[in-house]
Amino acid sequence: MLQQYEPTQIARWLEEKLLENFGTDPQTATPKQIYKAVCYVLRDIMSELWLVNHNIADSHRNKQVYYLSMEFLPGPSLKNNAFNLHLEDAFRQALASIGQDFARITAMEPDAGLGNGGLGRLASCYLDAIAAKGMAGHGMSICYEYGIFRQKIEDGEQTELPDEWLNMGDVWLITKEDQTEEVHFGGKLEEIWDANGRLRLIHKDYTTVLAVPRDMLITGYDSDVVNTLRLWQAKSPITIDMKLFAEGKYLQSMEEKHMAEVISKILYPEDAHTEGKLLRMKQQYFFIAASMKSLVKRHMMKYGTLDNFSDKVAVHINDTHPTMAIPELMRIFMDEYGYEWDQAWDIVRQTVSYTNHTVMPEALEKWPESLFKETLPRLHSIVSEINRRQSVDLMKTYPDNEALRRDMAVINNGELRMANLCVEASHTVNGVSSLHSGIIRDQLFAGFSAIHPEKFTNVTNGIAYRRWLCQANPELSELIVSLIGPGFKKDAMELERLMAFTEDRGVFTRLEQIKRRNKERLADYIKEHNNIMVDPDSIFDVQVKRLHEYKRQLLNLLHIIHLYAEIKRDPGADIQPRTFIFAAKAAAGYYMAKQIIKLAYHLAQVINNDSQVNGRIKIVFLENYSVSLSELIMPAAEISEQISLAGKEASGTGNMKLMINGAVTLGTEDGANVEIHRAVGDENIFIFGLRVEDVERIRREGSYSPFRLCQTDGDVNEVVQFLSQGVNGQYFSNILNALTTGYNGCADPYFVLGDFGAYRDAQARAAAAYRDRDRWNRMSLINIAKAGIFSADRAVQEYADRIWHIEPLK
Ligand code: 26Q
Repeated sequence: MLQQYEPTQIARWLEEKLLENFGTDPQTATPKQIYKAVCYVLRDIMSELWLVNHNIADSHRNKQVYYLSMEFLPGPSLKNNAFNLHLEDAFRQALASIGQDFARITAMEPDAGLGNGGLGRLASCYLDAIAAKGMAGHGMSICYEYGIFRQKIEDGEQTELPDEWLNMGDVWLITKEDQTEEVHFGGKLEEIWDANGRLRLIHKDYTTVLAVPRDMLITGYDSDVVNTLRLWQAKSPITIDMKLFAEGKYLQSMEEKHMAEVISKILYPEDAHTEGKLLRMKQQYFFIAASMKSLVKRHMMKYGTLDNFSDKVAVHINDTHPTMAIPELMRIFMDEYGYEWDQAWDIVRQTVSYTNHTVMPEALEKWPESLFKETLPRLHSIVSEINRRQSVDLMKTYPDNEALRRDMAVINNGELRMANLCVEASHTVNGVSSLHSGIIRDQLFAGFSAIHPEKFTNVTNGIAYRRWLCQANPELSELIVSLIGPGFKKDAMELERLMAFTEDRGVFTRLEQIKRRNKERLADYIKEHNNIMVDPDSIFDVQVKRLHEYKRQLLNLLHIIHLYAEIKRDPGADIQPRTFIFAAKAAAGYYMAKQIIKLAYHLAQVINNDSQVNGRIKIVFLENYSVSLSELIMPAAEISEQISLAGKEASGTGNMKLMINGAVTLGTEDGANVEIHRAVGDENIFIFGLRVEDVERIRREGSYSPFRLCQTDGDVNEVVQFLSQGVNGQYFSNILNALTTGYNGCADPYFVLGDFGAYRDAQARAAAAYRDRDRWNRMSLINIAKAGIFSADRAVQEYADRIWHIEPLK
């Protein structure tokens, strides 16, 4: 049982915090001071729980998992922590007693945006679920001073503004100076013979950067287990070079310090194509080296040996970004603890597991060998040895297949391939949906899975559904409680009991009323931020996710053009009013993505202001998509656009958040859509378009010709013609070229035009279904009822049972 506190007690603590930190009291404190004091009080309660179960974990000697990720996307924490510990009401009342409003205070919190999108948010959902399950599992990452940029759209152009989240967000961080670690870069290797006559490598003349842990405490629903997300901040060991200073070179005297601290300054805003950049490499090694040191140290303190390391520690690699953990652990075992290669390799292999999140070739990480060698000479020598041994093995397994051996090599053509290294060194490799796991097993890593089929598995993604259902959509949550009781808050599979109400019109009405109020709430936000009036009775059709060509926001836009053309042809047409809502950040350097945002903007200018349209279609592009914005959007959504080209979206998780809020998916057979389809059945989803096999066949046959499509399909021709005439005076020749003639010889690589007809038809089916209110509400209810399987609790349990082999603390 979680300890509960009286509101009067909390109010007293608030007063203490205000006095202690700001020398003020509730009457004179600023809202910011109140906000901080609230967070401090809650943080103290969390710290107490953390201390208790930290001791339990130590004395019970449980196995623990370390989830390594370059990205975590916690978003706001205050409400979440209060909710998890059942303290919302107590805080609300305590604040009311000093004349403050809890909702207003929670709204002040900035998002901790230490991630780009799906992968980072997944990491945070999993930490939440691990704590909820009462397991010991910790996140490790970088304390970026600037998180994902704030997006502004001005005249259709995205501009990026710095996200200075620490100003207000640092209230959750506990700095543990005493656990600072040293990280070494550059330098050279020297061979020496040690006293036992063994050849040893000594790393010399390196540069040191300090890594200071700033821990964020992680709560889980109804759980007294509090874990940590350890975020490393880079600090220079030198302050000012007094020699340079004495020479009057003031600026230079501080340069080295700045160069060291730049490592944790900023999150890379790219979430796909990678260029082997030195700073990114340093970021990776920085957080890996610090994490591995602290973890080995902790293990040695507890057990006095590393022989049992893999029995007590699971290290999970979230995509390839933390791959350096593999050679770094080898280095520690051999160079610092005297293990032989084979022993060290066995331990590492039994410790490390890897999740792949993408099959896009441009997103698979590769490092130029020369850069790697120069920056991390010792790691390079270890990776070279892994590669050498691998090639010996491969020669035996695939003597006659040089192409395959080359494909699988850890080092090839002057490049280190991190995915191959991960597969080579991990005991388990998984994809994030059943379709995606099949693709990585049978295509991307086919050579590996032929040798070690047992290594490959699937864990379909899941979401921290309490955030998007119970917290973000309290009315829906209460309706569900009134129908099936509160059990679903701990066991998402209980949502299935809603299937008893699929013919209950009373329930339909209540569902519809709640959706309507959530739509009004979003409409207010849209009015305030975009100055657009949208009709809460129109369909709210939502596509919110990172901007990527493969996700095909462009297909959505082309269909809107098609609807617009229909209205222009027949202004009196009886069409179902629609509000198309987009939100998406584009990587700063991704030209095509920015063009697509620009197209959305100008299309909105034309359509929203055309009196002939008369409000029947509205386009809204919401700026600065973030966790907190998603909490506003998901409850108001009715159609969930999941329209990536089949085979490209590894899983998707927005699809799950929308589903559990009663939106109906309109999507391709891609990623987790396939499993959503299976769960709800044909009747309760709108599936369209090419399947993976179709895409493969068409590619093999080389038969795809978007140019021919333009000539044969009138609707395709119409939208392409429309585009070519310019939109709101803007021309989108690069988009047109990509669609029809193509860059580097491949026209329309994501089959936008190829799927257009099927998409248009699916949209028409959805619009027709929406008109039948009973039918639509039933679909919506069934989507909620079947969403339980997509809970992070389930996903984490699968990781715990099948990959990490960890159990709850008690
Ligand atoms: C790599 C190197 C250099 C710079 C940036 C990157 C980089 C950063 C982030 C590469 C990829 C990412 C993020 C990928 C991502 O978010 N993938 C998504 O992961 C989700 C969780 O599994 C899936 O649901 C999505 O389908 C997948 O796109």
